[in-house]
This record gives sequence, structure tokens and C-alpha cells, in this order.
Amino acid sequence: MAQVDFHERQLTLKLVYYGPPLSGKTTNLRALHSRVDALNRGRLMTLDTRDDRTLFFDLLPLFFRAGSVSIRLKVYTVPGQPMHEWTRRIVLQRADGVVFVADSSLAQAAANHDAWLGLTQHLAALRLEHVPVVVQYNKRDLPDRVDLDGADRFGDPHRRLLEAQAVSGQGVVETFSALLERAWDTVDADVRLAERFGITRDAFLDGMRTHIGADQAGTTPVLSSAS
Ligand SMILES: Nc1nc2c(ncn2[C@@H]2O[C@H](COP(=O)(O)OP(=O)(O)O)[C@@H](O)[C@H]2O)c(=O)[nH]1
Ligand SMILES: [Mg+2]
Repeated sequence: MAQVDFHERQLTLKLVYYGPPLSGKTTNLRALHSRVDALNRGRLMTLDTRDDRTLFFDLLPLFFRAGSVSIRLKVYTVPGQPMHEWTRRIVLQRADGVVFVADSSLAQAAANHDAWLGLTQHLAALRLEHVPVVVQYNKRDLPDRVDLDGADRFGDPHRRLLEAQAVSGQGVVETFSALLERAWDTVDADVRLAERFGITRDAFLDGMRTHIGADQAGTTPVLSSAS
């Protein structure tokens, strides 16, 4: 659930990247991190094992202003391996929005499906069924990528599927933007953000896009390991 302080004019949202092992969740965060001005981001904390798999979770804090409201986004990834089921549930607690990063490889269809089932079970257990979930098919560069017309839509034939190639940054901001639109709508319906903060949905989204959508090509991400 969003942390909203109407007196201090602060809004904190928790966003989670979920998906099967190695689908590109951490890569999405790295790409986001590299596009945000250093002033508007905290350290990207990642904790990987030697084979490049997320051991616990990654966290990227982002900050921006919309009008006179300060917005803080805490963006997490979950570890994908089966043994981390419990960690995934803990990371999902109080989430305001989820990106489901599916792997476009045909060989990963079952892994996507299993991860989706796990996600729906966790959201139900946490009473977060109303939390928006945006689906991204990552790794669109793979030769064995699934055709989106025939791809798994995870139970909703009308579900919008976003495409990405996180390793080159393509589609990463678009996905994040789609997530924030839906997160705003959900939180606004809950606590009347627009009315009580006196800012519009567009002002919120423009504030975010200015900081996150601004192309910072050429900047090297400063990566630091959590200790
Ligand atoms: N071909 C391809 N590989 C990708 C893409 N995005 C991520 N990867 C690779 O997939 C592997 C797993 O990525 P990672 O972000 O660690 O996955 P996570 O387990 O979901 O956090 C890494 O070797 C990435 O470089 C992509 O768009 N295309
Ligand atoms: Mg990871």
C-alpha cells in the first residue's frame, strides 16, 4: 500500500519486477538506473551470486517531483529461483504495482507460466489482487522468440503485452511508464491523490518521464553491491 503523507506532500510507491529466473528483471533495473540523472536516484543495490543470479533482491530508489509533491519510488526485483518462493512473497508485500517480466524464448514458456501462477498465489495471500500487473515480454531479440499473437496472455485474452530488449534498454522506460500509469490510477482510486495533493495524473506522469524518460545515453551506471 502506498505511503502517502498529505501534510509533508510526499508519496512513496513500491514497485516490483517479478518473473521466472533469468528473464531480465535485474537488467530492466540496470537500464532504468542508467537513464536517470544521478541526482534523482539512489544507489542500485544488487546482490548476485557468481552465476549472475539474484540472490535476494535488487532495489533501486528513484526520486522526482510533480508540482510541489515529492515522489519516491522503491523499485525491487525478486529472485527467480524456485527455492526463493518465500523471499518473493516478502518482497511483494505492500506492492503498489508489479511488472511481470516474461522470457520471450519459446523454451521458457513453462517457466513463465509457473512464475505467473506463483505471482497470483502470492498476491492472493497478501490480499493484493487489485494491484496492477503489467506484462513485459523481454528478450525480443532472441531467434526463438514467441510470436506475440500466440503468446501466453496469462489468463486475460485482452491483456496488453509490452515488448522489450532490456539488455539494450529498448522498451524498459515504456514498461515502467505503463506501470506508473496504472499504479497512479489504483492509488488515486484508493486515497484520492489528485484531489488531495492538487496535482493531475498528467503532472505526475510528466514529472516521472522528465527524470526517467530523459535519455542519458553514454552515462555509465554506477553499480554498488549491497553488503
Ligand atoms: N538476448 C537477451 N538477453 C537478455 C535480455 N535482457 C537480459 N538478458 C540476459 O539474460 C540474463 C539474465 O538477466 P537478469 O537481468 O540477470 O535476469 P533476472 O534473473 O530476471 O534478474 C543475462 O545474461 C542478461 O544479459 C534481452 O533483452 N535479450
Ligand atoms: Mg535478478
